[in-house]
Amino acid sequence: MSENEHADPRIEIEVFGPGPETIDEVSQAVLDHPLVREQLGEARHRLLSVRLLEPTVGGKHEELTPPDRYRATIYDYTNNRVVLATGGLDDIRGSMEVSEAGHQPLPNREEFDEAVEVLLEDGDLGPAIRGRRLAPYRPMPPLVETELPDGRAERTLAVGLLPRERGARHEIVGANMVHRTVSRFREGAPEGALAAAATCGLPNANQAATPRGVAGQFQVTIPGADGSPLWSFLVIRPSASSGTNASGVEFQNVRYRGKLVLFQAHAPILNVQYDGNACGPFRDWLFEESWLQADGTDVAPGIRRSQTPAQTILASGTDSGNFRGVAIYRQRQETVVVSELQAGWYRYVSQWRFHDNGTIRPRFGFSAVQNACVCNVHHHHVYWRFDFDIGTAENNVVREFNSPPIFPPDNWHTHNFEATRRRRPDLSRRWQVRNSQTGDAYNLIPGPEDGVADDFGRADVWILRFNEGEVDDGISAAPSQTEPSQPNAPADIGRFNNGEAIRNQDVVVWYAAHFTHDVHEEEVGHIVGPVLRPAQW
Ligand SMILES: [Cu+2]
Repeated sequence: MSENEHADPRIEIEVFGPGPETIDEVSQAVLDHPLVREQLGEARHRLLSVRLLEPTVGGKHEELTPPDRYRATIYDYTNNRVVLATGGLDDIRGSMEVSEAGHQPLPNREEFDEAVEVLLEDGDLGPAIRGRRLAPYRPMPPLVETELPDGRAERTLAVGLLPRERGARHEIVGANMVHRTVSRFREGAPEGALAAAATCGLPNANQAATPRGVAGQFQVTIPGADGSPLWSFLVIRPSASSGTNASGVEFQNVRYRGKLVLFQAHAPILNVQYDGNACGPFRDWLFEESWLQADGTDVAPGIRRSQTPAQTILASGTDSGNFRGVAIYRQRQETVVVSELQAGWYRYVSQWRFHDNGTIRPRFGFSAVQNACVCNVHHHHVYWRFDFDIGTAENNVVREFNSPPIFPPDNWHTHNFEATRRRRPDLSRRWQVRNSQTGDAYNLIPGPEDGVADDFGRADVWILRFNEGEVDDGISAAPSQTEPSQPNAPADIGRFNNGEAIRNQDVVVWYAAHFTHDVHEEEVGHIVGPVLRPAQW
């Protein structure tokens, strides 16, 4: 073996687009701006998030363009409404437009801390929290939506209280942020939540997660032995990832040996359903970066080159860590990109493995910190969106393999139209996306632990035509204000399947994995995901 085959490839990382300092700049400009000040007056308010948005240019472009706009979300507690400030980054102050809205954005960590302060003012709960008989934690759902006569809800954050002493009782309460009052529930928890005495999950480290919108995009290049690029892709940290509820670690412009494989790849939909609806169902968000253990060097804010494999909660068995963001490391012949996410008590692992031989392994892992819900059997569903552009956006063809064949004698048949599919391990069913001009192709091979959809999971694979704006089903992880609790949690990717022709078009494949979590039968799997393997390259 030559020297080169032993040498570990370098990983070159370059910052792309604005960083966290831009968020600080926008935050300052928004809170100081006369238009915002006029809207808010003397109102008690909080800046919940600042997001940078991609340019609104139609169609796909070879050259990726960094975010050029911002949207700041402020909650006005005095008037129980959202104040939005939007504008362009080239003239933050001059371009600012201000509007109001009535929806309930997800809370961030600072707002949760303020909700705990509201509890501290309560004559009963305050002394118990101060005396450490009750320990506050972030529960699911994150918001309590008690409907007012006019159909709206006052901003009320859910706060979990775990007993730390005999005699104290587990409870999930509501902190009304408008009146700074506490609401308590007959069952000890609001609808959809559970505050039973028995709890499951790892001890909660309570380290603050990254809020939504912290900028961070990185161009990664892995040169091969001869110096030409083996892999190149743009990584977007979960906090800045796209989608209604974000999408974990996101990739754009993924190239293997210089040729385009994926225009975009991420996991924009994640939800969980409990047997007998013991809790939830919940739609989860994928932007809050939780803490993992990664030892190495920070290449840029939010990205760490780790010399050894980063340890997530699934590997270390502990919720604590020394880093939040995206860790990147080499393991055997793979370049691994990983981040840990949190939503309430859930902990998720968003991991992508790029093998030197062209294989991509998107992975998703499931864990939780102490709570009462996860003691009940539940089903996690994760939906990856693979915007394949094999060589080009156009001229992509999706084929499916079955053995025995469903259209004999050929094992493969072509999907001429959009389709919703089930996994069939008994038929070794798999899919292929192929460029009809060059013959280059990638296979999509289901993972052995990926399960089969139940009614809630809807389906396993959706083969769709690329259409602008179809990044996810648009259903927010914040409970709806007007509907009964969480009716919208199931994925609605099916609405994109309207029978469009897809042969020789630009295609998108959604792939779902379904993981049944029974904490009483621990240490099976916890990690799901398919294999994307070059068939011809
Ligand atoms: Cu679980």
